[in-house]
Amino acid sequence: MNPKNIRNFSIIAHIDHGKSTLADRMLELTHTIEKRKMMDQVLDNMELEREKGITIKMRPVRMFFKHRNEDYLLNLIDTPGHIDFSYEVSRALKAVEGCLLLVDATQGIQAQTLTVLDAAKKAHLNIIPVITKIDSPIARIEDIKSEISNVLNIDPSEILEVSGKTGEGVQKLLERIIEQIPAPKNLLLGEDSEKLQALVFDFQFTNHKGVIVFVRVMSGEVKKGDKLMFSVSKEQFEALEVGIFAPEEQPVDKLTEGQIGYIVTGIKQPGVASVGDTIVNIKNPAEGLSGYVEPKPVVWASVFPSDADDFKNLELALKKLRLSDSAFTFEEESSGSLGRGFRCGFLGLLHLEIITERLKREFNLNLVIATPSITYEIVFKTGKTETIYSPSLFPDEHLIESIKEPWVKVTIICPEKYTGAVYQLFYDHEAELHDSETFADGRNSLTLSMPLRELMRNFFDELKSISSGFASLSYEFEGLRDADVCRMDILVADEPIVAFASVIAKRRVEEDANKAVDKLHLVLPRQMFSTKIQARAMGRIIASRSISAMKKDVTQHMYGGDITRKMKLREKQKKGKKKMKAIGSVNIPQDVFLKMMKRDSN
Ligand SMILES: Nc1nc2c(ncn2[C@@H]2O[C@H](COP(=O)(O)OP(=O)(O)OP(=O)(O)O)[C@@H](O)[C@H]2O)c(=O)[nH]1
Ligand SMILES: [Mg+2]
Repeated sequence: MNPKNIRNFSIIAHIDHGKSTLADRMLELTHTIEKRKMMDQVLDNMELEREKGITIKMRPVRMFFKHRNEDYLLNLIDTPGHIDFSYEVSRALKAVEGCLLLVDATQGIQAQTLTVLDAAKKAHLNIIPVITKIDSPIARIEDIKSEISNVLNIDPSEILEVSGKTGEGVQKLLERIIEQIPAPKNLLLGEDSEKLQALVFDFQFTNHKGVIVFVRVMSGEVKKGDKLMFSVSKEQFEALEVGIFAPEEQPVDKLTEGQIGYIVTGIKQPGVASVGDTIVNIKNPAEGLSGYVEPKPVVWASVFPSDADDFKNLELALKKLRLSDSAFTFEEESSGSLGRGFRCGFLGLLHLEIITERLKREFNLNLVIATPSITYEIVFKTGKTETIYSPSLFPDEHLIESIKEPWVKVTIICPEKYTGAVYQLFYDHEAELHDSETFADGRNSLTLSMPLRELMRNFFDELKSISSGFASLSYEFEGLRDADVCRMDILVADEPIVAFASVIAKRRVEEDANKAVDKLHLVLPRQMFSTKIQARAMGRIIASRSISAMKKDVTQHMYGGDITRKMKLREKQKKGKKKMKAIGSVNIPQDVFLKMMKRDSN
């Protein structure tokens, strides 16, 4: 296909604004998917995506469309809206020339709308503003059009109206895409313009085919059997298959300039393919393209196999997951009492939940997951500086000279009537308000700074709940600032449990200690002996509770009979209990770790 008849675009929006549903209508209208195979949000095919009703991974799909008697090839990339997956969005945007900025007519511009718009502008993309869900009885079409026209500095008449539910306006939108979004351009000059340059924007792994890279061909072409090379990692391979997304993988003879598709590399070892690398032809290699900014993990959590024998299996599982999710990182780590495990970095708490869920489901692993934490930069009295990723490694007070922690810049959009309550939240979470603006419909857009630690301390859930779900939030890193924090250990039967250690604000030591002890008291099963649960911070015990012993009388099964034998047995039981207490062998089942890891839903 001649590049001038190709259009590559992405759909970007705040979470739940209807991206995947709009994609459904486009797939139908272009006859890409047969009617009988159609279902809601057909591109969300991962089990967890369907269960949670959200998009987690970006999905490219190819469509054909006729306009003014010419055939066009359209490549659409559906992106996730949740902030934890914005790295997916940034990668998708590198593979396209334009994007649809979708705004829900019942919700208006939300915090993440502004973030994705910013990303699209930075990528110099052509932006088509679209308002969707116009079928809804609570749609506020005119209001929201004026909001969008203000933000984008355009005339309201340029904003398209569609419904992903009824399909209204979708035909017109496809026509607009062809007219407005530029055809792919080859940036190489002269003879070079024939050379293969394929940008890797995502990849997948299957046991059978190895690494499958998702590429955007910037110039040249690639076909089965070609001898290829990764420009950065220098790894060479043969293209075992090339194909397009229809939306399932469908082999084709070749991928040509401007197209989006996949290449099966057969590479089985991890770490070779990386997102942002360029694939070139060995015979006549072109220059590599500039890559992506590496994603920066936001939260860290140590993950250990419940059964030490599963260490190798866990390692293999992490490596495989990493081959389909380039945004998470892991590194081996060894912790005295929990044995060997991995320190993993995630882009947020939802990302962490998704990965741990996949480890359990897809790899059948029983895991111990430590309390998630952000990083702290610590200057020791000795002058040494260290970044601490795991609360259990957070040093004792007397060794520390100073501590720095990451701060984030947060944007919140919320209806005016909740603004007062939102300000109260700022106070509880150490936030500093910088700026506030008012939209035409009376909603406020607030800009503030706060410690990342406080953002992770349930801020978003609290914001949602005090605003009856109407407030939205987005954030980005700002820099490091001094922190007034300390480590809190949780002791069970006088023994600190490494996985339960956390780093907390000193000003909330009492509150957090009591909360942690109460929570564990609730979820820890009774033991054979009475068990003390304590929280210790800054060198003293701050909170304490006991769980009474399981009342199990070893003489229960004996009817009548010899009293001395009964007494003997009871004596033995007492001794046994004493012994267990001494070595502190408390039985903590896996679900207790998971329950402790999950945020409180208060
Ligand atoms: N009434 C109405 N509802 C819609 C429309 N489009 C989507 N929805 C509903 O909005 C919800 C979210 O739709 P999705 O298409 O999953 O939204 P999304 O933007 O892909 O969500 P993420 O990918 O998770 O960010 C679903 O319940 C849809 O049924 C529309 O045009 N009209
Ligand atoms: Mg979606």
